Amino acid sequence: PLNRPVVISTWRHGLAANEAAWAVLSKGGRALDAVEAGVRQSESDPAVSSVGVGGLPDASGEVTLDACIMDEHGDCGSVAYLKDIENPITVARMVMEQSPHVMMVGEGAKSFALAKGMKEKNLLTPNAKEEWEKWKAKHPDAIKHWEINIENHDTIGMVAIDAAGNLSGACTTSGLAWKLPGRVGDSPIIGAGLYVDNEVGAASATGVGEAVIRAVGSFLVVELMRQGNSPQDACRLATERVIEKNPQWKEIQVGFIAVDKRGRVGGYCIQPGFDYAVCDQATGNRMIIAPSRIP
Ligand code: SD4
Repeated sequence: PLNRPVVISTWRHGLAANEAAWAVLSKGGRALDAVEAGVRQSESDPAVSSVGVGGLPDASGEVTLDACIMDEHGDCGSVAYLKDIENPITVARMVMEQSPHVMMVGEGAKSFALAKGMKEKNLLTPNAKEEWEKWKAKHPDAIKHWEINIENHDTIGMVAIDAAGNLSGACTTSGLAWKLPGRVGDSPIIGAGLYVDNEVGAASATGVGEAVIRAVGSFLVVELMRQGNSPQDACRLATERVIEKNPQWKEIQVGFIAVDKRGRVGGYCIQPGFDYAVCDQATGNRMIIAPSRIP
């Protein structure tokens, strides 16, 4: 049986994001419009501490954003190291639809966004600035001696299938808190943070981006579904691969979510504590705790 439409997104803030996506999907709208509207909700919410406004800054106190989007045609757009723009996912969609490119970074991406009518905005909230000052006081030498932390994993990755059976996905983040200036994670990298294949399914990742990139995680989840695995098994097997490729896996979190062409969903992670939001007609909008490799 087909379960359509469905939207699934990472972490608790996914509930509100799913609401925004569902407003599009329940009216017969396109999955692409749903995922953009959905993750914009988290980007613009200052209470969500690692996406858009309110995102925690890098080691130098700057908020830099990574995002990507992919649709049912396999078209995609991405921005990385973007500053001062509230909704990077919309810039990613503009790169996809209004430029000949797939990926734009830094100053160039910002100029492109401004030229397309996006507004400049300071994304460092007083709260995030205070957190950074506290962290900085404890780590005065951080730029020289930097370690991956797992204090904050709140990227939003969202994948959806619409009533017509088309898939799309979006992923957006301010990245790991206190990252080295210039660092880009998995979230804006097609295949790592997000992948959509309209024949098969879609997947997104959260957690330590470095570990996800090494395994090309989201592409792997989709390929595992192509081989016949359920979304749940595909997420688990991809997590196993991440574990194989990352000797320090016990110290990090990585989680995947996926939806397949039939509207089945799944999620899996390394450490306990990862949950995701699912919304469909039959059950409404709810949180699911992902099973984890470490019990
Ligand atoms: C990154 N994957 O920049 C992102 C961070 C994240 O939940 O997912 N946090 O590596």
